[in-house]
Amino acid sequence: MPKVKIGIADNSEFHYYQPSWALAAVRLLDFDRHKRPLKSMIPKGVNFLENSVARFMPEENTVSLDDGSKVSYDCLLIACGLEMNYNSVPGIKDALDNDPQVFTIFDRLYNCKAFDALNAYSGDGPAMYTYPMDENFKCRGAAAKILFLSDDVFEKNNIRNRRLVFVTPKDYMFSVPRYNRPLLKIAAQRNIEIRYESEVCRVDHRSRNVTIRHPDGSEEVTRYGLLHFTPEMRTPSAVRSCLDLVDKSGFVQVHPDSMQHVKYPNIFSIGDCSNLPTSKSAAAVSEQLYTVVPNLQITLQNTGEPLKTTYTGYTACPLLCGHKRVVLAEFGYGKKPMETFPLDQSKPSRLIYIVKKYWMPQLYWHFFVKGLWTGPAGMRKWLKRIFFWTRKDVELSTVS
Ligand code: UQ1
Repeated sequence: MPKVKIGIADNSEFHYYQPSWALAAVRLLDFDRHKRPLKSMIPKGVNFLENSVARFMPEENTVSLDDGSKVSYDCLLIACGLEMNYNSVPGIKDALDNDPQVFTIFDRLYNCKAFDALNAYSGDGPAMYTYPMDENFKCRGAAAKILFLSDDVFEKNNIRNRRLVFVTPKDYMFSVPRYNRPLLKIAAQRNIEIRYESEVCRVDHRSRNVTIRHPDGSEEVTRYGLLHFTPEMRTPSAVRSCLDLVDKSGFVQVHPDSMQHVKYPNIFSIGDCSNLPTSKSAAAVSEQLYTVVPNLQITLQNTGEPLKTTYTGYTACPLLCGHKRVVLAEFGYGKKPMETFPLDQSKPSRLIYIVKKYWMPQLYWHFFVKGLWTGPAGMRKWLKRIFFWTRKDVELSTVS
């Protein structure tokens, strides 16, 4: 294949290992250790444009950048992630900016408030944890992870009168029943209250009150002692304002198995900003690479070869459920479990906690960001062959 010129348009100064953010919030990992200057990560020969895309012009195969320059392309890969949308709940931005007891681990600016907030909690008023209505947000499991990690902190601090409340507009804690069940069991053991089909619709940090809307439309005002907020998220404005590129929710509209844009064959999208109907995570991106990289090559070579349609919606979420244990949720489209390890991953595991804490960051920095890790599909196949007798439970559970 002739040498391809590659340009990366991104104005970020740093790249963060976001899967560490839940553990970093409770200082089980160091936040700054998993941060690198983006410039230092760009491979030799790649043109780093140091600007983000300000406007997409897909009809002209051109984008304009923040500095006003225009760049044309043969092929475009959109992987620009998501931004927080704090507008959906009045008062929350003010509370995040001004109340030390309100934080969100999803935003690095407010993640650093977590540790002090958790340690300042004395049991005076419930510790509340929210889940948003719109499920397009990244790392959905993190909304539950921080609940269990917090309870460990309260337990360590011996806060006997603690009250933890998880408020969700859904009827589950995690959308896949196989992994929801163990989480609910742990929540029950820890006396965590779950308010189903309810949502936090207003926050007033001056009086430390949240308003919860119930399924029947009635509203209840409750005092909080601590509030972890999970914001709604949306694609950056350059993406969502280009209506030719996006679906009704503002996400880049691609075919779910090839990641090719539904309207523009030379555009692909992966990761959080795409409308791939699966839970957004780094693990999901790793398996998307397995399909999208050859598809970019096929499109650039223009040989008429059919595109690969191998992405099955794989995603993974190591659900930290307290006491240094992890339920490793791995599933594809239709919530079908796709577990890699030869053990029942729906059971909280210390071994997987060690994998999550020590092995995953290495995999990420040394292989994933260099394009050398394209997901665990091959590993799963081999482990399944070697340990075939241990996997019966997963095969049986694919329906629920
Ligand atoms: C993974 O590939 C990945 O991205 C690099 C993660 O994020 C850090 C993960 O948490 C997981 C679980 C995977 C999947 C890898 C294996 C070995 C199951």
